[in-house]
Amino acid sequence: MAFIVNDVDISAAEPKELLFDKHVEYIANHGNDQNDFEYCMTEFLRMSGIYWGVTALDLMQQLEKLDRKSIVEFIKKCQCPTSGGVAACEGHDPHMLYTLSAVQILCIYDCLDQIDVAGVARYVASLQQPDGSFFGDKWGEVDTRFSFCAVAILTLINKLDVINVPKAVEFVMSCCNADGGFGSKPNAESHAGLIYCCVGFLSITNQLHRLDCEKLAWWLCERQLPSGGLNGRPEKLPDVCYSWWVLASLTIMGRLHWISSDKLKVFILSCQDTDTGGFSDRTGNLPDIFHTLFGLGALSLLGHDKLLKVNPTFCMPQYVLDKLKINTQIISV
Ligand code: GRG
Repeated sequence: MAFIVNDVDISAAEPKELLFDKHVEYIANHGNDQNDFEYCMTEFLRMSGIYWGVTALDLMQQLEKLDRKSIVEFIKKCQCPTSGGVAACEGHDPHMLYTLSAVQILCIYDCLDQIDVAGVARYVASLQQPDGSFFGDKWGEVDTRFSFCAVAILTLINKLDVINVPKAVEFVMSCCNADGGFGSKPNAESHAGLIYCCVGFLSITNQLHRLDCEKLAWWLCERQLPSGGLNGRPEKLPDVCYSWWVLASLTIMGRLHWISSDKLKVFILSCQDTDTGGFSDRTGNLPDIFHTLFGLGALSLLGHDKLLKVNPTFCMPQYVLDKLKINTQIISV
């Protein structure tokens, strides 16, 4: 009996090496043309776009290619003076996702004091609900992504005590499924992106013992397809970003060696754009800044010698967390 596997054929794909200089150029020039269609269409996530670029360049030790001053000025303009939250862009509503990106950028640039940090803490605390979950913003969507963002932000600004951590842990654990994975809310389908959020959340809150690591790591390993790429849930196509969400979760659980690193590396490298630089979601597609960070981040987790070591929980260079004296829990087996 033959099974049809949703996958891509990368047998003819080039390149086999990291196109380091092309990626630096791709990221450094990203957003230079503000009339560019893609630039205009991604305004709603601008702050995260900057975090993806800043982190990728820092992992390549090329941070000076971006203009620190204008980035910090932009972040200051995006903080809402009333709620304390940060928006994706001037004139937009603040949101937990962009508040995390802004705080991550400022930590990388070592200038958290440039914004109202107490306001950020107040904003995050205001979004916690009685069941321990978090709204993403004032409009009330609940998702485990926002639980991760909340504890990540508060840990980076050293204010984790402004929320009810045990309640937050209780909510995240209520999103654990029978397959060992996690979804966006209780009883929602397991998904590798949300597993990363929940495993990262538990590593920040020092609760990794709550996981069934054997079962969860097995589910994550099943994400690897014959091409070497990883998908985010059963029957789906591989995507470079899952190289990050899956690998980071396995790294936190001390089980990175459970998948074939060599095959994954070949898949990730096949997603580079040889003309423009940058990584796409899968072989042959157009590159973007999101997949570029997560391709490089995954290669760093795999120990690529041209990249700085990345922290698997925060997706930031490890040296930044060392400087802030932030230790995240990791299981060693
Ligand atoms: C600091 C790295 C970092 C992250 C912040 C927002 C967040 C925390 C994590 C997002 C995790 C997540 C949900 C990732 C999945 C993103 C994605 C590509 C979803 C696509 O969903 P579908 O249904 O894709 O379109 P599939 O692959 O399932 O078909």
